[in-house]
Amino acid sequence: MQAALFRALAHLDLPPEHVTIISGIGCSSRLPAYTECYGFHGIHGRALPLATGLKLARPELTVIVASGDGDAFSIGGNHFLHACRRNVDLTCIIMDNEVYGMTKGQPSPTTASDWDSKLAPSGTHVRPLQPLAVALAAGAGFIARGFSGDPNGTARLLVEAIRHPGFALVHVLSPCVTYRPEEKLWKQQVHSIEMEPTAELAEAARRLFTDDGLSTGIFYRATLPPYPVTSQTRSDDLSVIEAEFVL
Ligand SMILES: Cc1ncc(C[n+]2csc(CCOP(=O)(O)OP(=O)(O)O)c2C)c(N)n1
Repeated sequence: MQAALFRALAHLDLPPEHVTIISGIGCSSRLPAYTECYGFHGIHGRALPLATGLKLARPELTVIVASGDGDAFSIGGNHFLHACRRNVDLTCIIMDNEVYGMTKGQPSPTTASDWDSKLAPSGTHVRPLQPLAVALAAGAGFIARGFSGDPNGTARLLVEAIRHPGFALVHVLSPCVTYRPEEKLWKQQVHSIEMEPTAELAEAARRLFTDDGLSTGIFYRATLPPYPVTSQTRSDDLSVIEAEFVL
């Protein structure tokens, strides 16, 4: 995933100081620390509100969110829904390993219901979330899936996502070789959707609900009204900001 991001930023000729990567908590959320970009390793599930605030305050920055399936869809699920519909110009990368990796292997919202683990013997018996279909229903205008074992393919998706004027979701299948060693098989199982992105909501819904969860590509791309950024004059002088709060 890191290689894909570097290739995308290099392709777009974006210098590190023009890019900020905001994350929550998890193995996946360590990403900002491995780059030369500005970064903010936030709190669990709150990467999207942090990134939204930054993008509105500093619209000239390219703001990228790095998150995991637990971070984005469990504790951060509410923020995920509203980031999709708010359509602030962010690129949201969700590295999905279908497990909570950092806290040693609990099931996440995308874990298959019958995944047997010490923490959920015989499985959770709960249907996994379909994050791309949820994103479509919540109003996201760019919905793609990549695979961490295909850095060039994922870099191409990221280039398109960063260029997209609005909220862009890139769901990246990212095997956890420690707690889900069977996910090494994804390397053989992933396949391209081999279709041009559609801007038709109904066609995107059909694609996402008939998808096997292992296909990569851009499922949906539509130009939707972006969240308006007001060009307020901003003060970097702390005393001016403090004065506004004097009772
Ligand atoms: C408020 C809060 N609740 C719980 C935790 C514990 N916690 C840390 S990371 C994590 C799950 C991370 O899972 P995921 O986002 O899938 O990332 P991964 O480690 O698999 O990349 C949890 C539950 C926390 N740090 N903060």
